[in-house]
Amino acid sequence: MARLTFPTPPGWLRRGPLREGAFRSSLHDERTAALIGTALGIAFTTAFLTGLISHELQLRHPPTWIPDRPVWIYRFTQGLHVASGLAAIPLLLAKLWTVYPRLFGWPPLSSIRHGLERLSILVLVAGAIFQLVTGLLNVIQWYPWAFAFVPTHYQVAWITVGALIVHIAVKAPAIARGYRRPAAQPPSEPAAEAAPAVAAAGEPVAEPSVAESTKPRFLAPRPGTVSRRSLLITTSAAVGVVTLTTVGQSVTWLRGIDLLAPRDPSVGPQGVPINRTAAQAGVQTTALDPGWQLEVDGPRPFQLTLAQLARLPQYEAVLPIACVEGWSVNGTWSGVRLRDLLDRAGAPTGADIRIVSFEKAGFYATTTMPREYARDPLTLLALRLGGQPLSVDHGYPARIIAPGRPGVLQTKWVQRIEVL
Ligand SMILES: Nc1nc2c(c(=O)[nH]1)N[C@H]1C(S)=C(S)[C@@H](COP(=O)(O)O)O[C@H]1N2
Ligand SMILES: [Mo]
Repeated sequence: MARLTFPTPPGWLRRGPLREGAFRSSLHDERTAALIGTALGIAFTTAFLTGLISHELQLRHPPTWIPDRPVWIYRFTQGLHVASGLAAIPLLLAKLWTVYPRLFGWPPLSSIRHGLERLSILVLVAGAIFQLVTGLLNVIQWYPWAFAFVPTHYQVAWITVGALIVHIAVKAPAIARGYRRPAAQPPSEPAAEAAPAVAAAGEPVAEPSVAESTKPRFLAPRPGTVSRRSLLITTSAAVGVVTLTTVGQSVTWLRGIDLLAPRDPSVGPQGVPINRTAAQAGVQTTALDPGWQLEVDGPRPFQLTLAQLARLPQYEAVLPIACVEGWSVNGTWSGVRLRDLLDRAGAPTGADIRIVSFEKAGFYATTTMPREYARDPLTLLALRLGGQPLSVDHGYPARIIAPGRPGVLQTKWVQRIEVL
């Protein structure tokens, strides 16, 4: 392949971090970069795949390739999505710290190919930081931006993963070298063994020779510097702490230590957190209006009061609310099966349906529900949670609860069911 090379810049520019051998610690070598990079690659791949699932479930009608069983499938995938994203934060910081000396690589630009390689790293780093920052802020429900989170987070995910694939392909030889090289100093250098004895005798330890410093990747770390092992242990500990103090928001038996989780899955009326309260949604008075009637549109449209709904056959289902933000919790819901209401309205079995809330505006005021979920025997128009009438914040007088669906689609304060 023809290579277009650029002239080497003048030598007097080689100062400070640009000088030869400026970074010699093993914390910046290929092995450290490969090990932390692998963990980071696994975290990003997990977040990407689970993110695709979430996107498919929320935005595609019908979601084609995602089963609706087990009922906790989204609880699992979205819990994993948020957990892998949070774990990626300390990993990304460690990785950037390991490789930042490459910013000062010499020469800064040697060929078109080299330029493209550096550009792909720029895209990768920018994309990775963007994804982790927007994801984190979304999880803590702080939206200091003007763009729509969901489509932007989705598109940047593809760009970032594209750059990641290019990066892995380009770095494959370096990654392979990083894995091959023994963690310790090669035994062919006896000086490495002699050094501690000299130090113990109070003599200053010799700095590595200039000849060695031209091969910075093989240098022993200077005495007293942090070892690779310490860096890896610290990074793993940070990942462990971040994970253990947050996964309790979906792994219920760990909720006792979810100190950093934005939600405690047990705090909320009827033991279930609230995404948006009735007051925040502006429905408090409407929800408590005794004249409320459910409207069902279809070939044989009808309306039912709450008392009439309560006299229909009641079913119970243990189903999770699994929020896109990562928290999730099981509830014991009871109420009327959606399929029974649809049959009563004479809806064809192949029809998709739309759920309309009496909440006036907002993203979640209506949902389209594919027929598979509408006809699922576990999909309820729930009137009760844990044996009690729904609290107004959980969607009183009636809300949708269906298996395997993202929390955003579990419409509260239902007004109308439309057959499409
Ligand atoms: N009408 C309406 N339904 C809604 C919402 C909403 O804001 N308005 N929030 C959704 C979101 S994002 C989630 S996670 C669940 C949370 O249900 P909960 O508040 O009963 O726990 O309700 C969903 N249903
Ligand atoms: Mo949610």
